[in-house]
Amino acid sequence: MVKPDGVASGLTGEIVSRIERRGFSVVALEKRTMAREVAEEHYGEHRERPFFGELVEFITSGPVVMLAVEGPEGTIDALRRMAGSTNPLDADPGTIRGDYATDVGQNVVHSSDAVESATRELALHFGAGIAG
Ligand code: 3AN
Repeated sequence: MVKPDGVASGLTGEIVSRIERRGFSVVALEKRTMAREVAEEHYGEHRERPFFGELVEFITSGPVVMLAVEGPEGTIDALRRMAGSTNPLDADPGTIRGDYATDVGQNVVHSSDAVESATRELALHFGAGIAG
């Protein structure tokens, strides 16, 4: 997902381009503003964290671009490495966050961290039919 800061900064094309040039397929893509209930479910594992309110506030603050990406086994980890560390100040140059962000709360992209979360998030954002 390209987060609201990434969309507002005009980085959608750059991010989609990095994913495609790497050789992965974008199988679905949609720009939309996330409903609060959807955002709370998306970030459900962080519900008890002190930054949960801020996180939901930010992710619903403007349009995001939701992507479903397909590739061989290992693609989830590869996309996480392309995104870079959660805290952009720790992210390597050449990663999306290492190139375009400085703030841990507004770090341009979200990328599912495991098959289970990808399956859950794909179903949440695109419907049950897409994961597989
Ligand atoms: P990632 O997005 O790299 O998987 P998570 O799942 O640990 O990172 O955190 C989810 C989101 O919560 C992050 N993308 C980030 O925007 C936000 N976040 C994480 N830690 C903090 C923090 N200490 N303060 C504010 N926001 C945070």
